[in-house]
Amino acid sequence: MSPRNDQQQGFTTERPRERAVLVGVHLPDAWAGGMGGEADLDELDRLAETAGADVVGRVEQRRPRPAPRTFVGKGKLEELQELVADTEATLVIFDNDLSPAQGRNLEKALDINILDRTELILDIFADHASTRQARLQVELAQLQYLLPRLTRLWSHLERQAGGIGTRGPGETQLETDRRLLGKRIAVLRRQLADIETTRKTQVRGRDGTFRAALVGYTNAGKSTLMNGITGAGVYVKDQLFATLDATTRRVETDERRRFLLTDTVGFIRRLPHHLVESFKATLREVEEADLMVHVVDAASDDPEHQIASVNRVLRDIVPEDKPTIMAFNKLDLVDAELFRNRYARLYPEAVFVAGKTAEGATDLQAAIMARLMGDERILTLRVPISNLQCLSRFHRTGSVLDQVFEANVCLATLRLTDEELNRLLRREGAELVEDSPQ
Ligand SMILES: Nc1nc2c(ncn2[C@@H]2O[C@H](COP(=O)(O)OP(=O)(O)OP(=O)(O)O)[C@@H](O)[C@H]2O)c(=O)[nH]1
Ligand SMILES: [Mg+2]
Repeated sequence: MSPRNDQQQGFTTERPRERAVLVGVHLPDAWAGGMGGEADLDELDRLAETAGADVVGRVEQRRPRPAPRTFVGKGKLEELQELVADTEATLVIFDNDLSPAQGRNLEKALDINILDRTELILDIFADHASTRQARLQVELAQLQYLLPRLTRLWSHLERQAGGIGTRGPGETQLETDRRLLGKRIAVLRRQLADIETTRKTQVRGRDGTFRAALVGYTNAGKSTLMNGITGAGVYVKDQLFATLDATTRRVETDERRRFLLTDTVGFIRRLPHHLVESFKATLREVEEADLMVHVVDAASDDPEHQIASVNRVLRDIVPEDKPTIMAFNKLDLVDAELFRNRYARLYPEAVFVAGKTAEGATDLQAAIMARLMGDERILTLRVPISNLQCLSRFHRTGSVLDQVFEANVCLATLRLTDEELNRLLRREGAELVEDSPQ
């Protein structure tokens, strides 16, 4: 766990820092289920640091497939033993995911705590979760991760006990543990469903307002841009997974035009799928948005790789054709001219910003507004005279182009967005006149 000064809760959690040795096994892609077989120890280093560990050594190996018992081969295991002793490490972290048996065998061989990448990410999530919803979601992910492991753990002991007549206690204990876990998972799901019901009610109150959601790799600068645009005061830090909750704020740009902006959890290469599953509720804000703003850290080692990782997670959450603005951030850290030339060719509609400067936030806000107004049209509506005040906002901003009164209705020709049209039709009893100018 990391010593995190949690502004929202106003306390500091301090744990002694661990000394970690990192291990990465490079496998051909097929072994990682097409999820990118290359280990990336720089990123693991940042994850470890975020979780509160000092990295004291690294071991890498290239293999056609994992060694069944210990993941790394015999020679590497010996090298690892020496390194652990020399560096007085307290923890070994694998960039790869280990089976429960491999974890156990390694723990025995090295006599030290072993974590794999999923466990490390789950630990960071558990530490950073500051709202009730985030905490419930993280616990759900942890239990789901544990459940199949528990089973294998016990069946391993059963095998050791062996034979007819020795199965009783093990079986009973396994069943009990399983049942307890199953029960807790059911409780968590129910509590999350209740939170979702409340959220739905709030969303309904949002009145069909245009919704944009910031998405992107962790640490890309989503929260910084959110704060720059909305002044929301969301937690910003140079660490991975600083944000785990969704925050939504209304942005009023002028009297007539407004939109909602949501900041939420960042993604990472090979994000454990239990986490994506459990965070479905938080990610629903992204799912329901009219527009995604995909924030990319221009200063990262490999922006293209980060974009691909984010798109891979998004594939499970949103339809492929969801409108998206690519926003390359941290332009102050790169040769802006060079970067812009290269990426504007690949992403013609991208915006290039530096969220740290006020200018960056303004540029992004303008890009969102351009999309919002892109669907602005001129239409004639039939509005009941009894409800004319619904047009007052359009009068103030000069968007009423014409107005004709007939008996008890007003035929108003307006400049309006789809969002405004929907609101007038659904809420204000207006009707569209068929031969409206387009
Ligand atoms: N130099 C520079 N740093 C930036 C810029 N935008 C954000 N940062 C820094 O990048 C780090 C991460 O920023 P956040 O806004 O927390 O990033 P995030 O995408 O919300 O990250 P998570 O919530 O952890 O997924 C912080 O240290 C920011 O100060 C920028 O335009 N320029
Ligand atoms: Mg954030």
